[in-house]
Amino acid sequence: MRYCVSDLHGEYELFVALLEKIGFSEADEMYVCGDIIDKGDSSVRLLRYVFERENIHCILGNHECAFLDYYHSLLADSPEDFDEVLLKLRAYFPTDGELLDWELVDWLDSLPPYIEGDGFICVHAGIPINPDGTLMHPSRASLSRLIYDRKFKNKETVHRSPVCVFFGHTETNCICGRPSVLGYKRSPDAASDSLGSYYKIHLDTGSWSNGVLGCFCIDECRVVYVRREK
Ligand SMILES: [Mn+2]
Repeated sequence: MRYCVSDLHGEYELFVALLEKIGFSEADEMYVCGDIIDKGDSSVRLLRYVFERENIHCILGNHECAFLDYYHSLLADSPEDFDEVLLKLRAYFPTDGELLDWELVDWLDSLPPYIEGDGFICVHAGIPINPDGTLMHPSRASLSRLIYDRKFKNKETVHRSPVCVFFGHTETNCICGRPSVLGYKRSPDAASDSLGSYYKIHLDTGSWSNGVLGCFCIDECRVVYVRREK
């Protein structure tokens, strides 16, 4: 099975609980639509976990990009002193920064801003829409638009390309008043169990602030939630 989540924000335990709940195995694939780090206590632990699994595919969110901007500014300031750069990068994560190493930094620095799959595209915040209603190809959009787009989440933003866009960035709570995964169908009577029925799926349930992490099963078009134990 293929699954998609977004905005894990350092919630290592919640993510592992989700993988257990869905019975995630080496035969499955997981797509993570950015913002793995910051807010929660276990950013680097979570980074290491997803880095070590070949069937978990990650893209950049604005939080990864902010970290990488900081990294590149440190490199520009002291290009010779890698030990000093790594110390400063570790301090970026006050709770578990000691787990950060160059392997993880280089991996983060290599993440793509989007992934195209069979019938879907994963992006952090959104993709611009052409005047004819089709999606701009994400390779033609600016990185800042892909990771910060403000309009894509809106109900009025509809596209007619034959792909489903998975995205996060804004908590769905802000749209519908509850931490739910929001699937937008091309027509009200389209089959709920077919990916082709959906033109976008908003995944950010606000795992860090609401303690709810939702995941979309791409092959069965169903949503699975886990909740943080109080
Ligand atoms: Mn974000």
